[in-house]
Amino acid sequence: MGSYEGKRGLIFGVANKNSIAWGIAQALAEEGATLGFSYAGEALQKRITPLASSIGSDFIEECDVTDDAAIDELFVKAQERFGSIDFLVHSIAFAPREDLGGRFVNTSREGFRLALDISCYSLVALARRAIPLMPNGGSMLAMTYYGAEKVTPNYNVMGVAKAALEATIRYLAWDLGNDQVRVNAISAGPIKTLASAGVSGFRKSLSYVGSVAPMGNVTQADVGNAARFLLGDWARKITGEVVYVDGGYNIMGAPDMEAA
Ligand code: 0WD
Repeated sequence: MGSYEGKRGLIFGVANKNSIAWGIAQALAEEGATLGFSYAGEALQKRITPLASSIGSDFIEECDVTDDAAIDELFVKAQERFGSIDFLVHSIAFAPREDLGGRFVNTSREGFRLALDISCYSLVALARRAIPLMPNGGSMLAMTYYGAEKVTPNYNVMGVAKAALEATIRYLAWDLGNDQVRVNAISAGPIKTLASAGVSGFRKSLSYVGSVAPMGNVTQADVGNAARFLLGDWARKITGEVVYVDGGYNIMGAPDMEAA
């Protein structure tokens, strides 16, 4: 019997089978979790429905996280369906393509606002609605990237949004601790997905990181395995943390120039 038997949770951010959120969903489903999915934009429904049904889920609801009314509606539906939930996965990010390359100083006001709203504030908005559905405590998980801490050219405004997201993780962890709700993030190494394809030069940075990281590139399944731990009872007192699943890339200083 899987360790998530009888546990229920919501997953935000599956866009297709390459999404990191899908890797997490598969890992949790393997452990017996019951999952509900939320996606942004009608176009995605056709792609998500077969994925969700392949792991026995038929809770698939549209929700644009920039829209408070849509979030309210989603949580009403989740409460009707599940009563209470045990976990929530936030695997959502967006920035206009023109702000994911070139000079950072040219970031537009609207691009900055959108990136922070969708990639960071949305976690607060979702957490606030999830708390009443977690009367016995629970766990939340968001996705971040090393570009939050160190300059990663072209990641630009998304690096700033991820820095804000990592701070948000800590403030939420503090605020929700009394509710027995844990909040953590996984800082994943680069993985080819729809979102990462929007960052200029992504392909080259994926291969660079793969060559420098002690254990090379990571996969959706690697992130899923860490999520299995962090969202579950084994991680009972772990909160406010950013856990690297990056093949060890973040421990490296200058690369080995002899090998280069
Ligand atoms: O290398 C990577 N792929 C890494 C991704 C390394 C480290 C972290 N991450 C993060 C991303 O920044 C994001 O937070 O992981 C998370 C998931 O990203 P992903 O799996 O790489 O990308 P993708 O499959 O595109 O999922 C992100 C999804 C959106 O996809 P699209 O491609 O349609 O923009 O975020 C969702 C959407 O499904 N999303 C929204 N959801 C609700 N409301 C919204 C929105 N307004 N905008 C985007």
